[in-house]
Amino acid sequence: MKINESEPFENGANPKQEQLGKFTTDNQGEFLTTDQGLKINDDQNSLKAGERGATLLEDFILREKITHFDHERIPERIVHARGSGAHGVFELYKPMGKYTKAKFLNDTSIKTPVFVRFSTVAGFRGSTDVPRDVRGFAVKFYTQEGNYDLVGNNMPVFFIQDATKFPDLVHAVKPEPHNEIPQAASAHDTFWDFISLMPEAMHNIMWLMSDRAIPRSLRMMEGFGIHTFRFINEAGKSHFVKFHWKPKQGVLGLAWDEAQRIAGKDTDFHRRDLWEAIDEGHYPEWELGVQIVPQEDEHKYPFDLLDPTKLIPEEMVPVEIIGKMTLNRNPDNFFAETEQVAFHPGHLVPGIDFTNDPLLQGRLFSYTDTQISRLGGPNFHEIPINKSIPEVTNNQRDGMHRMQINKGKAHYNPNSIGGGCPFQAMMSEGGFTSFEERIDSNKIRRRSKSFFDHFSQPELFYKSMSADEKRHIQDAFAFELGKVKIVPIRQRMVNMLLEVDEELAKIVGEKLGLVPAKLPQPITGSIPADGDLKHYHSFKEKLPIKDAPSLSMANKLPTDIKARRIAILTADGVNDEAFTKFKKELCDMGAMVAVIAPRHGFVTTKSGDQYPIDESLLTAASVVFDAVYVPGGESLKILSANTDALHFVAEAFKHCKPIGSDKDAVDFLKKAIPEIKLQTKGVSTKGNLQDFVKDIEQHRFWEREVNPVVPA
Ligand code: HDE
Repeated sequence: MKINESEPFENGANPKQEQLGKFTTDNQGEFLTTDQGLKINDDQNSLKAGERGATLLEDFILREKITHFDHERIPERIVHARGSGAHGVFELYKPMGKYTKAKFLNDTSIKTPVFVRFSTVAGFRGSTDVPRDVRGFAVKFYTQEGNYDLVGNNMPVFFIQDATKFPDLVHAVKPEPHNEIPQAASAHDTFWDFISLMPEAMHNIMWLMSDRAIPRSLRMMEGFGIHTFRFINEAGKSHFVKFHWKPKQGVLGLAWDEAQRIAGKDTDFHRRDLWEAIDEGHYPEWELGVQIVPQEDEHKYPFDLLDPTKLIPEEMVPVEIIGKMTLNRNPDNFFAETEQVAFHPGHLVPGIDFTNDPLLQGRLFSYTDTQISRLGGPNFHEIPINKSIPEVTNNQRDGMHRMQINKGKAHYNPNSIGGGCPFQAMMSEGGFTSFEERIDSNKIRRRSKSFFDHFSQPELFYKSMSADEKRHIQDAFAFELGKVKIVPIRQRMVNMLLEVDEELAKIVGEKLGLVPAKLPQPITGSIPADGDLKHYHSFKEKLPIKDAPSLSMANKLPTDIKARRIAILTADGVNDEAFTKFKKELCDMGAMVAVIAPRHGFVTTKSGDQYPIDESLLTAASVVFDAVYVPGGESLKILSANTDALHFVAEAFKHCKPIGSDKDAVDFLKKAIPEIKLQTKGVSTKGNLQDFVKDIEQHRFWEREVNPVVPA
C-alpha cells in the first residue's frame, strides 16, 4: 500500500503517531509468552533435576529469557551518548516558496510530526546532564516527502573547520585513555592540549566557556544548524541559509557552582525537567528562524560562509521567523525511540541542499556508518522511530534484521520483469536532484585563506557579553585551565586568549598566576608535513559591527514564569492564606510549584488544614529550583531550628536566585544569610506576589556574585 501524499497530514491527524501506534504494546490483559508466542505457565522457577537439583540445559524458556537479557545493550553513540527525546509537531507560519520548494516549508496547513533528541557530547550514556559541554539539538521532521533531519547544536559554531580533525577533537575531550578520567568534562590536559594548538577552535571555546554550556533546561536553549545550507526553489535558484531555533521559554543558564552540585543531587536534572514539563502539559516551543543570503552575496562578508567556525551576526543578516515547533508527547519507550533514533545531516528533502563546508561534507559519510555499527546493520531505517511516512520502495535488499518482505523478483534497476518498478521520479513528481554547482579547480589538500581569521568573531562574542557573562567566561577559563596539570598548556591558552581580548587574557592569567605573551606566527597545529608556512598565518578581519546584542543571553529572558520550578519552603503551623494563596496563584501562572518541608507527609496549617508535602528536606535541594518562597507563621520556628532549611535558602541566595517571603520570615532569612541585605535585588520580603514573579522572570541576580556573602 502506498500512502497518499497529503492525506495523513490533514484533519489534524498525526501520521507518525499512527505509524508508531502499530508497533506499540502495553501487555495489558495479555498472557506472558515466549518470543515465539508460547504461553508460559511458570516464569519464576527454572527447570531442574529435582527440587534441589541442577538446572537443565533443556529449559528453553530460561535460556531465551537470559539470552535476550545478555544482548540488551547496544554500543552507545561515540559522541552525544547521553540524550533525551520527545515527540512534537512543526507548524509553518508562512510559505517559503520564494526560497525553497520543500513541501513542509510551503503549506501552512500541514502539521509535520517531529522527534527531537537533545544530548550532551562528551559524557557516556549514564553521565550527568549538567557538565560544561555543547548540547546536541537534533530534529527529525517526518515530512510527506520523506525524513528531513536538522542535526544541530545549541551553539552556532563548531570547533574545527575540517571533518578530518573530528576524531582528534573527540579523542582529546573524552576521558583520558590511560585511566578513563574525567567523565563528561573538558577540564583536563588532553582537551586543552589539543585546543591550545588549534586556534580555529577559539570561537566555539568562547561559547563553551559561556553560560550557554550550562543551560538551565533543555527547553531554554537555542538551536543552530551551524553549517550554511542551501534552499532551492521551484525554479532551481539557490539561496544560502542558516537555521536557528529560538525557544519561547527564554535562553537561561545555571551558575557553575550550582551545575556541579546538581550533578550530585540529580544527574537526570535536564531529562527529568523535559519529561515533567511535557507530562504536565507545559509543552516547550521553539520558533524556527532562517538567515537567508542570496547566492550572489557569497563573497560579500569578511568571513567565509563555508567556514563552520563562523556565524553570521543577526545584526548583519536578520533571522526571519518562519514556523514553530512544539514538543507535546514523551516517548513511550526510551530505548525503542530515544536510543534507536538515527539522525543524519544527509537526510534531505527536495528544496534543501548542502554547501561545500568541509565539516558538513565529512559528516555526510559518518552518520550512516556509525548507525551500522550502533544499530547492527543497514536496515536501521526500518526501526519504527526512523521510518519515513512515505513507504520505502527501492531495490535495497537483505541485511541484518530485515523487516520488509519484498515481493516479486525484480530487485534491480532498470528492469522489465517488474514493469520497470520502482520508477525514478521526475522533478515535477518530487524527485530529488542535487544543486548543480560549477566547480573548476585543482584537486588539493589545503584550506582556503578565507578560513584563517580565527579571532575576530571570538572577540565580537566576548565584547557582546554583559558584565556578568564576561565574569562567568573568565571564571570558566580559570576553572578549566586550573584543572590542567601541565603548566605550558595553560600558558599557551592564556597566550591564545591574548589574541581574542587583552582584558580576558590578563584576568584569566592573573587567576592562574601567568602573564599572557604574544604567540609566534603561525600558531596553528594543523600544518602538514610539507606545509608551506605562509599558508597558515592567522589574522584578524575587521568586522563591520563592534557589538552583537543577539549573542548575549542577557537579552533573551522569558516574559513569564511558565514551567519554572518554585519551592515553597514551609512546615507545620504555616499561615493559611500566605501558603495557599501564593501556591495557587503561582500554579495558575503555569509555574511548577513544590511544597518542601522538613519531613514527608502532610503540612498542617495554622487553621488545621492539611496539604501534601511534595519533597522533604531529606531529599530536596535548592539547586533544582528556580526560586524559593517562605510563607509566614509558626512554621518559621521549625525552619529556623533546621539547618537543612537554613542551607536551602542560603544556597539559593548564593546561586543568585529570587527569594520571596512574608514579612515575618525576615528573621529566618537573616539567620540563614546573616549578611543578607533585604533591599538586595531579587529578595522580596513583603509577601507581594507581583514582586516575586517579576524577579523570577529576571531569572538570576548575578551581581550578588561580585561580593559574595554566603561562604562555600
Ligand atoms: Fe555529529 N556525530 N559529527 N556533529 N552529531 C554524531 O552520529 C560527526 C557535528 C551532532 O541525538 C554521531 O548517530 C562528525 C557538528 C548531534 O542521535 C556521529 C563530525 C554538529 C548528534 C557524528 C560531526 C553535530 C551527533 C554519533 C565532524 C552540529 C547526536 C552518533 C565532521 C551541527 C544525534 C550518531 C542524536 C552525532 C559524527 C560534527 C551534531 C559519529 C564526523 C558540526 C546533535 O556520526
